[in-house]
Amino acid sequence: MAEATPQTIYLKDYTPFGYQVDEVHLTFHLSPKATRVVSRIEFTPKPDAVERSFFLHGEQLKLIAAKIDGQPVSPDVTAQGLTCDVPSTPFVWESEVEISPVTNTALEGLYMSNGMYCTQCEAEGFRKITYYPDRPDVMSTFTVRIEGDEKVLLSNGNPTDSGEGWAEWHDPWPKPAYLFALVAGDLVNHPDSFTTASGQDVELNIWVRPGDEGKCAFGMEALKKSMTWDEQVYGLEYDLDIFNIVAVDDFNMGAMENKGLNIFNSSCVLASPETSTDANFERIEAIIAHEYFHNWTGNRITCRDWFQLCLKEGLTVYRDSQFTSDMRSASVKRISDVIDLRGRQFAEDNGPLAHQVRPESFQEINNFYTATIYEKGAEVIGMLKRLVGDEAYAKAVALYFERHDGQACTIEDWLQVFEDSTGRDLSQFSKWYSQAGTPRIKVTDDYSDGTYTLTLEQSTPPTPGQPDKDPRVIPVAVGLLGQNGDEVRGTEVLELTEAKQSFSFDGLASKPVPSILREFSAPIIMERESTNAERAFLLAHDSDSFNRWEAGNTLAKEARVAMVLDAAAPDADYLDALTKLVRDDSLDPAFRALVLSPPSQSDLAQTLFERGHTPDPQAIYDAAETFAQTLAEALTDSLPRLYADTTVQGAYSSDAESAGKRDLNARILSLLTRLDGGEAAARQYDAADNMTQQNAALACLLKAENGEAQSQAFYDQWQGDRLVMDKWFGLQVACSAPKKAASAAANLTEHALFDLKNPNRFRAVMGALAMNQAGFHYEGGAGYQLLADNLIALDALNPQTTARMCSAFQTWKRYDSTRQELIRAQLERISATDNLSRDTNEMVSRILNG
Ligand code: 0A1
Ligand code: ZN
Repeated sequence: MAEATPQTIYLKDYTPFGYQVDEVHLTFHLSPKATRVVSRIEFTPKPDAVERSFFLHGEQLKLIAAKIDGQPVSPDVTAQGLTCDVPSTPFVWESEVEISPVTNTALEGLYMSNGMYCTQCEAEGFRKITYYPDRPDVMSTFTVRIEGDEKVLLSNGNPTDSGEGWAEWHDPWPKPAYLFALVAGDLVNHPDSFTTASGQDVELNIWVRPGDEGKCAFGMEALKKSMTWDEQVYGLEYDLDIFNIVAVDDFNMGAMENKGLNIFNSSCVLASPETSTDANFERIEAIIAHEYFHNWTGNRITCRDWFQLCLKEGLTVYRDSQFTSDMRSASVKRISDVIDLRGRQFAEDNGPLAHQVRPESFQEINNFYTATIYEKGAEVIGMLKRLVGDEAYAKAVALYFERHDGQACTIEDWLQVFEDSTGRDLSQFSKWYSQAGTPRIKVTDDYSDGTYTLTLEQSTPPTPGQPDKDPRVIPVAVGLLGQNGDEVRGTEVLELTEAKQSFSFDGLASKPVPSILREFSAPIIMERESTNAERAFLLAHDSDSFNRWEAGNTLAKEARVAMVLDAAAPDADYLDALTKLVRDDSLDPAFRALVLSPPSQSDLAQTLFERGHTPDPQAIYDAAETFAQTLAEALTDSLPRLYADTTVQGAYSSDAESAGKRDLNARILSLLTRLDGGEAAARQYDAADNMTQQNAALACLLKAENGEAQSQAFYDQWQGDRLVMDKWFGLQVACSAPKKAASAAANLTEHALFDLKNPNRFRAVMGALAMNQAGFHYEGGAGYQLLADNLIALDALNPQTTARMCSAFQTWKRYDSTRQELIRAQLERISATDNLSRDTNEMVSRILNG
């Protein structure tokens, strides 16, 4: 059992801290088991304070000494922090605490990874370093002195002085404690420099473990591109003399935007053609941009409290997606983002973990770094921009930076700048922040006397704690096509504000074919009766590339639904359209690859569930297999030529065009493997000089159960590279047939290189199991049990990663009663574990009771 009654924190209870923090001085005497942290903090009581009690957060700290204005004091200390009597005039608080970085397996606060010291303070990790008002609305300048034997000693801001065994840093920008960072280790750097638009020189470094120097160049280019882009598109410049990035092997998330000292999971920064796939390169570029963009959206303007997390995350994800669209293909980026949104956020929004983009209560804030806050939060920004227009968006954002620089803000502040600069009333729009759940829009249409009418009806299903919802403002981008495929009306944004509303288009010579929700203009589920003929027409003619793909995606889904429900054969018209598309060299290879990629098994399960069926993961898997086999056979004559034509020759380049071609090539190889048993894949494996092709070939071979030799060769070649070995661990499970997936994962947890303490390795195996839907849900429940065993074991070491992984169970109510009972038993077993963390306890009880 977890702690007796976990405390719930409410947005409505927000009260400002009663003291202003004027200056923070920290001195670290580093030692693995007994680091001493000495703090000297200047406080001024706020004259208008509502809350007078002086409470400093502090967890797992050994208090050695405390003083106020130089005089020893004896505060009241609990497991959460301390309170102390303090003067009513400005005073200096000093404390000395002892902490043990080497035993910190939660990877929160100050910890050690491969012998290097590093920190993770968001959201509430600083309180594990020293006593402090650890809340984002308390902002101060920090001066830090680090004493240690390590060659490299880093903190936020600019370096001010250093000598043998010590270094000092000063960060002139007031910041909340969650942006504090410290790194100490025998690291090497990949240096570069950047001159800002206004002529400031900035020293850039990527710091890595010796041996990884060769994997930094791509990340450095991505950083410089991000800096330039933010100047050009948002007019935002960097504001310190130095920008450091450090790669760390043990990290709970992707990366962290600490001021001037970003800390990255090494998987999100290290890249080389031999060890990284195209997908890795693209993700690294996006994450470097994301963390860099936080310097303004997050750091210069931060969040008043953690309920406002989407203020920085939604906006920063939106900005990084704009960046990727500009650097690569905008339409491919949009389609990929929607696939991801539907796969992760829709699953969350339509299950027991559904929550608002701005939640109003939580037990553990770390459980709210979710697809809803990040990705739906970004969609909300995109809708706002679409509603007000590009120019008004730019003006409002400029006002946001002008008005709120240096402040800790709320969603109300954000919406206010849009209201003030556009004159628009955004009270109804704000429901996107306060109402959880994915809206459904039912669409019907009518044509008579040259007038075409679209009727849109919106509703949002109940979510935990919110049975009823009001209508929202929903921008629905629509275009109309004539019978010959020409566009008769260009894209127009309909503003749906009522529960039911009609929109008319006059002067049409004949009934048009509507292209609705172009560019996926709102994160909703559209319900509309359509025919395969109409979908095929849009797939062939729509000028909106998102909707073109969407038409193909719907065809793909409907074909599989019919196969699952009616044991139908794969739809012949769709197969025909697909074979034509694959062969159409005039189309962008990346787009062809997307059209060829099947809808996810989870998406199909959700679709079936919504239509009142109980999804059978095995039947969904079998339909996907049959479909792919039929497609491969239909393409028998073309596959070898297509494979040859799409094979990228010459030296590897990670650019979007080559990557799109390799993606298409990999999908063709997987079809070809169904016909040749793996001959082409084995040849590709032997010839590959880059990880994208090596990985794709190995995946095909493992799936065909004909890759033992290559798997061993891969292991022998890469066993010394942790990131590549994560791929090896993941592939064994991802490519397993459903009935073997759980045992494959179980065997891997016994492998000498499996390491519960390394989140990347844990996720490689357990994440792959959860993603292998038919394997995870295979009859008998071995997958559920294995995951629960591992979650229980991990919770004692690392609550954050355990709690995140619990979401693998979030869709349990979709399934049949046997599976539900098997899952319930595992969730209850986890919940009954002694000393279960607050993180995991909250997730399991929300999943069980939501
Ligand atoms: N703010 C970071 C993500 C992050 C969040 C929480 C962490 O620990 C609990 C670590 C990183 C980002 O958005 O990139
Ligand atoms: Zn972020």
